[in-house]
Amino acid sequence: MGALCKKCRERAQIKLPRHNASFCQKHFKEYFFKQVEKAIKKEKMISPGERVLIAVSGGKDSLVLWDVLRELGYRADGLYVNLGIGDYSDRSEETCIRFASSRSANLYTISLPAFTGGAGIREISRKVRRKACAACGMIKRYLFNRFSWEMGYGVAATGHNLDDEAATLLGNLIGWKEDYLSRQAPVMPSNHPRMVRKVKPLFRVTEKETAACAVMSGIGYIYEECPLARGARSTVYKNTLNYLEQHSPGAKQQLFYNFLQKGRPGFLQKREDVQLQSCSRCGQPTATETCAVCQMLEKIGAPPLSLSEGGAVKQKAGEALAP
Ligand code: Q46
Ligand code: ZN
Ligand code: ZN
Repeated sequence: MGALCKKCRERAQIKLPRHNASFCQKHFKEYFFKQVEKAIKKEKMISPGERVLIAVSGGKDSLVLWDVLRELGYRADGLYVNLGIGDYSDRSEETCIRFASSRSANLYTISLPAFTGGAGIREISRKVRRKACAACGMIKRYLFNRFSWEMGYGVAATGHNLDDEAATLLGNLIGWKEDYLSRQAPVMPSNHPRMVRKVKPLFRVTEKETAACAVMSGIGYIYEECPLARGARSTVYKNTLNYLEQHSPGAKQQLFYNFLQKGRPGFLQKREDVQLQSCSRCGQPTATETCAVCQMLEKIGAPPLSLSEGGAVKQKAGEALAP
């Protein structure tokens, strides 16, 4: 006989060895929602009534996060950045638009090539001689923060799950990157007037659980990986942690939760706070005179970025967008 749901003793749909539990569909979703709510409440991520903007990519994590936050009653809108990575970007944008329409949710889309004279991540990274993911990460973080701030959102959320956080932690530990270790947390408070608080409400749930939640909630998401992600080291760390988890259920959460409780405070104490200033070109927070994204744009011959010009920002689906 198959496993039974821990709550109702009906046939279980999913086994969670790390919790020594199995659940039917209804009780798995109940568990999942509770974990997200617990993360938000315990870490004081979102205040009651606060508007939250979610960075959506078309993948399962960000769409599940958006769906769950809306179901939990949060005022959550989405932002999709088309990075100009060929058909992959177009397919993921369509996926986000379809999801937003199905839920009557507010989605903004930004087109990076519209700001750069047609250059996408591949071309930009070649011109600025940086790895694609390094340039891309910087640009995404920049646009997400700047757009959230300009549109008056107090908090911005990403779909990082427990697997993502544990893999990042493992990488940072192997390289003993003290500065990154001091900054890795489910909540990053604002430390500049133009910096929006960043939160990761899925940090208590795994990738497998998020995928199950997506299927059970009928969320159509894009399965294919970004073509520029090939060979990413984070995949090796994730596979390593999955091997550990198989042999020792709960290893991933132990590693990450123990770090947050017992390791991070030590790194925080040692950290020398860098006073952030405003970029001389765009006004966004930066440790140098001109921010890294303005420097990149300058190198590729693109003008300073203005979100209100050029029709690069569009709004799709949903109700009226009153701030
Ligand atoms: S989108 Fe950008 Fe990712 Fe593609 S180029 Fe790398 S960082 S892999 S999440
Ligand atoms: Zn049940
Ligand atoms: Zn700048």
